Amino acid sequence: NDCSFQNTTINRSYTVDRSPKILITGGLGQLGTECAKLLRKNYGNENVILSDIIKPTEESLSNGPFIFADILDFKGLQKIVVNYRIDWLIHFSALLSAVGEQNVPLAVRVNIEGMHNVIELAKQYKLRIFIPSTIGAFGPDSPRNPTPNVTIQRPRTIYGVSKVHAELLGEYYHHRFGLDFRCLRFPGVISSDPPGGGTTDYAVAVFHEGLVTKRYECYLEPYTRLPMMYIKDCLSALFQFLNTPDEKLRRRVYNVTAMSFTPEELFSEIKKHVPDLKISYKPDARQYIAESWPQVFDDSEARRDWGWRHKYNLETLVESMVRNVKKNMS
Ligand code: AKB
Repeated sequence: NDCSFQNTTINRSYTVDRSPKILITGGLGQLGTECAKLLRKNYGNENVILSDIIKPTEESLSNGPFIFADILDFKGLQKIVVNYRIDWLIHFSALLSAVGEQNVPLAVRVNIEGMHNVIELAKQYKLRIFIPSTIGAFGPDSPRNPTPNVTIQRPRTIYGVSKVHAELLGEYYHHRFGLDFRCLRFPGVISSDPPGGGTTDYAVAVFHEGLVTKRYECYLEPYTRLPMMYIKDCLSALFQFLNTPDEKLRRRVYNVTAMSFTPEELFSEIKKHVPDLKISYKPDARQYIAESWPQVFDDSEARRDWGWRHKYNLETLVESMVRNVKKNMS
């Protein structure tokens, strides 16, 4: 009865008694810059390294190091981990659901091959690694209202397939090698920084386009209900989860959410602030994706195990977004 393969090498990540040094990949996407701000406030500007393969704006350079890092270049990643003495890796690089369908080979490279690199890197250097997953990791066979933490996952997008793969590989590396893998399944995230290529993007675009032109054409049907959260809640979930002691975690992958709404419900809340906003609907292929995803996400396990609580509901989210977008416009 040879069970020697089972969890023989527990390579727990180093517990550091100084601030951890953190590398963020895909740092110029929707979450990276704000995530870096939050982590820098807590761990010091120099300890959080934002990276990407695209050119940074002045703002992304403003309060800490920014470097070039290509997740498809394993040696390059090794060099960064060694030179900067990285302890934690936050892996944001990914092609999202809608754009992934337009270039499946690229999505396979970035979302799957890139993830293989970072997970192997984390194992080799005993890093704590966070990889976000998504409501997109579920599909038409999953229960949609509510969608529990553990259920059928048969996504129909390459994005979803790559995220299920990341979840399973991360769990496997945890059990097999003791890798400190952590993963949250996020819903649609609403932020002032625009996302790119997602199915839930309408809920961000309406603020930017709607407040400028007073018009917005929505690519989802008015009744399409999806789980959502404000970026501040998303990042505080990430921060809290990253800092949760290992013994409290009963699993490595948790659902988190804050609310669920339809385009119609969101627009009528925005109209309280922008009464002359004109909405029209022209559903496209993203409608099929949205219809295969959860409507209501059950995050009770995150709430029970590590005390996850959201702060923003639809009303406070809209109020804060309208204020921020108007401020950026002036
Ligand atoms: C997308 O719409 O693809 C993302 C997600 C929900 O993961 N925002």
